[in-house]
Amino acid sequence: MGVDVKAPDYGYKSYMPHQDVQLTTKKQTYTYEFKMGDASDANGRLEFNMGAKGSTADICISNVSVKRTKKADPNEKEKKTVLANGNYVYNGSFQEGDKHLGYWNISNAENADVTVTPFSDGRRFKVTMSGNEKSAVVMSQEELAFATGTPYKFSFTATSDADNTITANIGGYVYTFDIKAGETKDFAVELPSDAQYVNHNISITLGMQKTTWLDNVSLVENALIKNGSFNDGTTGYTIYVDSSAKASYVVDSLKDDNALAVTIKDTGDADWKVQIKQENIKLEKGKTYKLKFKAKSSLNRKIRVVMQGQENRDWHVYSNDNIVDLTKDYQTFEDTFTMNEDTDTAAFFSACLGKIGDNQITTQHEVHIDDISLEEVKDDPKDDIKDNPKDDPKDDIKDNPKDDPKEDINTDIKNEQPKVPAPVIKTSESDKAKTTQAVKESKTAKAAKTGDNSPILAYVFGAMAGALILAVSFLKKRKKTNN
Ligand SMILES: [Ca+2]
Ligand SMILES: [Ca+2]
Repeated sequence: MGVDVKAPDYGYKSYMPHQDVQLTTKKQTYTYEFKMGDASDANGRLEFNMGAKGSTADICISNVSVKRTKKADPNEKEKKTVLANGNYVYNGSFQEGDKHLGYWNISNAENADVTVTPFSDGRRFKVTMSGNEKSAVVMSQEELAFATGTPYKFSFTATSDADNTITANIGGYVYTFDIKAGETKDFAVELPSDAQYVNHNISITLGMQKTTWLDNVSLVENALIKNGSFNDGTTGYTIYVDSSAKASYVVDSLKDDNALAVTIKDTGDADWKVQIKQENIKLEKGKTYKLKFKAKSSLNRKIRVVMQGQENRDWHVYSNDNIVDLTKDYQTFEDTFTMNEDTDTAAFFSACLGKIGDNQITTQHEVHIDDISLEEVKDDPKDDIKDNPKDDPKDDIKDNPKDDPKEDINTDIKNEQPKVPAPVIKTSESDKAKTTQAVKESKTAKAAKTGDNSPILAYVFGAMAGALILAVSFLKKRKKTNN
């Protein structure tokens, strides 16, 4: 019997290493300890997997419990990764750790009032300035897993009871966000895939006036299909192998550039019996999308790659029924389709590597798939203009009667969608300064020279294992995908 703790909402990622339990006819107690390295998950799942073990014997299970055993060592340095929920920022919703500030370094040199609000308030980071401080509170995280080559979206929600400016530094890219008294606002910026980060830290400098609340700090891949490069392993994907098929998989970084390599000994008797899925992809009615991927196979064969709805949408295939011929060399495949059905927020990507047509394959072969992407196709330039109204310079003047050039830099940035700064090119120090200056002058956003405005570690709050709230579902069969 297998025992697992998984994330149904996040591609069935394993929170606990898979445990093979050798059952005997004698009653025994089995205990496993694991560390919850991800963000808190209110919908984690404990699984007892009893199928496909070549036995029809009865199994009795009793006294099942999951308990928190200890808090994690606060001084433990871990290599950060992308969390199951797609966030590169740890504890972005202020739920975890000592005082709910796990993973955050807080620089609060002048003892401003810093706290996390109660559960009933949504646990928001709250800073109240007395008005006498000379430096703001800075919160930061270091050595996050974001990297050049992937586009990101950084976002957070803020509230303020005074006009304030919040500054965020993401790997050296500095953005400022203005918030007015009494406002609650969602802020977001996009970082392009060719951004050149000077470090892998983020820091947020909060306003100097009265009280600022912050929540939902998020840095996620800015793409409809996440981890299409497989640079983050199989994060975001579910790879399903039916018990009647035979297949195994690995992300190949030795012979390939991080591609998903699936070794298939038996495709089973339906296309979905070996299947790569990514779930919870929003497809909006009337929009046109381009699905793209590359694939190859050691044996010439067909695979089927589609975007479709879940069972409650009758497994409706929204894309074209994309059956493609693979050969031993990589080919890039594209499918452009329009979402004609009602918007589906839980559509999924599905690459079916099982039996296609009449061809059940029982010869061992290896299929590689990589560079999966789904992009909205915008072909009407008029729409683009409508979506991105140009800044009216008059507005800026109105907003800023005082002509402080510093403030101009801030306010020229649209709060909701500041333009992406030009990447800082790492060359000589003087060149770097020039780039910084050029960016400043373009009044989009400035790239910091060193990017290091991270604070001295005033104190490090302990990071604890995320709260284990596990919904126990006995013998609940994992839902298979059919179509
Ligand atoms: Ca929160
Ligand atoms: Ca890759």
